[in-house]
Amino acid sequence: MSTIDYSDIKANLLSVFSRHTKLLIVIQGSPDPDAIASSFFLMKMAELCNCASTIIAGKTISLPQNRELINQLKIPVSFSFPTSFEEYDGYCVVDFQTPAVEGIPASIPCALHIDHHTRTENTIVPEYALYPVDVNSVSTVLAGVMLEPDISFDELATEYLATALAYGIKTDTDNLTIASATDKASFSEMEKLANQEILSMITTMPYSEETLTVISKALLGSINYKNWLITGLGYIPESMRDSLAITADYMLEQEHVTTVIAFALISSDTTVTLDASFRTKNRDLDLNGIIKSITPNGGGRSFKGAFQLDLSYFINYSERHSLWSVVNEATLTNIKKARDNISFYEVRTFFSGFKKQLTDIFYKQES
Ligand SMILES: [Mn+2]
Repeated sequence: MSTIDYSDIKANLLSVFSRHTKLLIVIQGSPDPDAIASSFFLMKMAELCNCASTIIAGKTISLPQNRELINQLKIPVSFSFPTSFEEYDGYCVVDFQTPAVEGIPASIPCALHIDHHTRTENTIVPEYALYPVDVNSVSTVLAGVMLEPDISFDELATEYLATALAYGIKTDTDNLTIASATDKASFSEMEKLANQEILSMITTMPYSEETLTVISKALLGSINYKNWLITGLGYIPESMRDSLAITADYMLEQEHVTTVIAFALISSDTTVTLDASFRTKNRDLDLNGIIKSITPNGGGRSFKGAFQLDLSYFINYSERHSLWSVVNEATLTNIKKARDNISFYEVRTFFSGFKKQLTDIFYKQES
């Protein structure tokens, strides 16, 4: 059914791992289930070749579900960037657009880069690069590798890897609603092998009270601009970073809405970034092109996209309110402009159902 040659991928992965003795596996961006599960799988597969590895995440985990995933499955993720790289003879990046990692010396080669997002340009040539099409998670591909006949983990590792990969596929495909046939095939195989108790516990964990507060703020303060639902959420603490993406997912559930954008200033003691999450129900909407027309610091694929601008320069500016009001206005202006230029990015079908949407009076209309 799948057009992916898992046997070939397996051979390439084994060849990479057998050439290295210790690898650094880097989770770039927010550690989401797909990145965590994929890194966990690579660590275990490297072990089969006597290659050790360390998984590091650049950002702390903000969702309780993801913290539980790591705890329950005993996935060793370190949150501190190494100060010395002497022990490593290569590094791997999975589930991220670029293999470039800031802070890793050029003498350490990129052994592996696997991703399912739109490529961004870079000069690094990984020893093995894999950019599968027709999948919506890296976990989908690695699940296929795991099922290869001569790959065998012990019983507990099999159960834990399958649980992680199943959850990785599930979250990246919005509960399989945007899953391809390949995603679905991998998921159903992993689900059979997974620890049902842990999988259902993680899957059914409720949103935190803080996240629900952000969601309700979004629903009350949204602007409907030509059927794009846009909301600026002010400051959100770094520890709650993932609330932004969850809020965007939630907003998209609203009737008569085709596309949503939620943005906020994500702040810690030392950093401020403008983060924006894009979601659409329109498969043909070129979110990547739209986001790139706003800023080069982001991108998208089918249904989802994001950008992130580092504004830490303003960290010592105490008038948080004025900073937000400038950022809010500028961002709304840029998003509206992108919406006005939509015909450039649209392939087809956007205006089907447009009439019905005109009757939408639930949200404040702006034109
Ligand atoms: Mn992913």
